[in-house]
Amino acid sequence: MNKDFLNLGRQPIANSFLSSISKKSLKSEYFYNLIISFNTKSFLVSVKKPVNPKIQYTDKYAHRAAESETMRKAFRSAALKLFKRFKPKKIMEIGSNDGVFLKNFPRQKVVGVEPCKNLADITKKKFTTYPSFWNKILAKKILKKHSKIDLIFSANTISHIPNLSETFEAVFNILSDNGVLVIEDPSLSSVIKINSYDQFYDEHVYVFSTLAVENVVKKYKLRLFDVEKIDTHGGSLRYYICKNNSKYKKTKRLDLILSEERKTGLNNFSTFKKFANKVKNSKKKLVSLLKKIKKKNNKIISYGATYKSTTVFNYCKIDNRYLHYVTDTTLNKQGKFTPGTHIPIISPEIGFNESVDYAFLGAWNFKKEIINKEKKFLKRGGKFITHVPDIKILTK
Ligand code: JHZ
Repeated sequence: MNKDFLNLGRQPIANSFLSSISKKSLKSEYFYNLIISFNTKSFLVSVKKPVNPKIQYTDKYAHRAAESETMRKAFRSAALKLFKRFKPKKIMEIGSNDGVFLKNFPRQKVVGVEPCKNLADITKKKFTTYPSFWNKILAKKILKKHSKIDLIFSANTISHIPNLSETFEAVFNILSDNGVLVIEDPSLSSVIKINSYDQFYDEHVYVFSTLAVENVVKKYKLRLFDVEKIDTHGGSLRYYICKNNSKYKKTKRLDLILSEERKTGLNNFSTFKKFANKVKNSKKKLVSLLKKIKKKNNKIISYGATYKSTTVFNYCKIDNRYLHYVTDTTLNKQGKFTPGTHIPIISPEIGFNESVDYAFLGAWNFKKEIINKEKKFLKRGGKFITHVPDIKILTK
C-alpha cells in the first residue's frame, strides 16, 4: 500500500529553464503536484504521480554531468574500479549524458543509451549512442548489433524511470550470464539524515534505499549482491545487481547497510512523517533568514541553477523578491530563467562579483569544491547560505 508523507506543492518540471518570461511562455509552463509516497510492502519511496518522461527528456535537456570537477573525477574512478573488478568485454550505460563515464573506456567496447537528443548528438561522435528511452524494444535492437553486455552502468537514471518492470526486464534480457548491473543514485538514508528534501523533484521518481532495491529487483529474476556508499550528490549508493543464477555471492557490507537502514527506520512509515515535519521547519527557517537579510539591504544570489533548487524555490516561494539572480557555469542554462520562479540565470564571470553579499548554495552537494574555488569571496566577507543539513550561514 502506498501512503503519502510529504507534499511539496505545485512544482514545474525541474529542468524546464525558460528562454523568455513573455506572457506566452509563462502561459505554457507546465505544473504538477509533487507528493511523495512510501510503499509499506516494498519500502519504495516515490513521486505519487510521475510526469510523462516525454516532456522531461527533450532535445533541450540542460544537465551536463561533466560540469563539475567532483563528478568528472568520481566517474573516472568508478570506471577504473568497475573495469578492474569485473573485466567486462562489453559495457553499456543507460543515461550516458555527455559521455563523462563511458569516455574512460576504448570506444569499441562501449554502447551509450541517451534519450535526450542534444546529449546523444554529442556522444555519438565519440562512441555508439542510441538516442532512445531504455526499454525491451531497444534492448532487442542493441542485441542485433552487439554481443550481450557484461557491465551495465547507470548513474542517476534508473531512479528517473517510472516503469521499473520494463527497465529490469530489459536489463535481464541484455545482460550476459555473469554480467553485472551497477546503479548509482542518491540514497534515501542520506536524504532523511541531512534533510535534503530537494532530492525530490519530477525526475527523481524514486529515491531508493537498499531495502527497496533488494525487494524490487527480486521480481525480475535479478539479485542485489553488493552495495557501496559513495559521496556524490550528498550521499549516494552504488548497487551491484546480477542474474539470480550468476556466480556472485552476497557481501557482508550489503548485510551491514541493510541493517543500518532498518535502524534508521527506512522500513517504517513513522520515519517519513517525522522527516516531513523537519522539511516544514526548514522552509520556515529559510524564508525567515532571507527576509532578515533582505531587510538589511544585502544582496543575495543563488550559486548553481540546480534541479534541486527548483524544489526549494517553488516549495518555499523564493523568487526575485529575495534573489537577484542565479549563477551557473552551464552554457545552456545561462540567459534563461528558473522554472516556476523565473529568476534570471547568468554566468558566474558576470554575476559572482564584489556586489554579492550572500550566495545560497543551490549546488550544496559541491560545497567542498565551491568553497575551495571561492576563497576570495569568503575572504572579503561574502557568505554562503545552505539549507543542508540545517539552515546555516557559512563564513570563512
Ligand atoms: P547538480 C541533476 O540535478 C539532474 P542537479 C539529474 N536529475 C540528477 O539526478 C542529478 O543531476 C545527478 C552548477 N555549478 O549536479 C553546474 C556551478 O555553477 O547538483 C550545475 O548546473 N558552479 C540528472 O541539477 C549545477 O551547478 C560550480 O562550481 O540538482 C549543479 O547541478 C559547480 C560545482 C556547479 O545537479
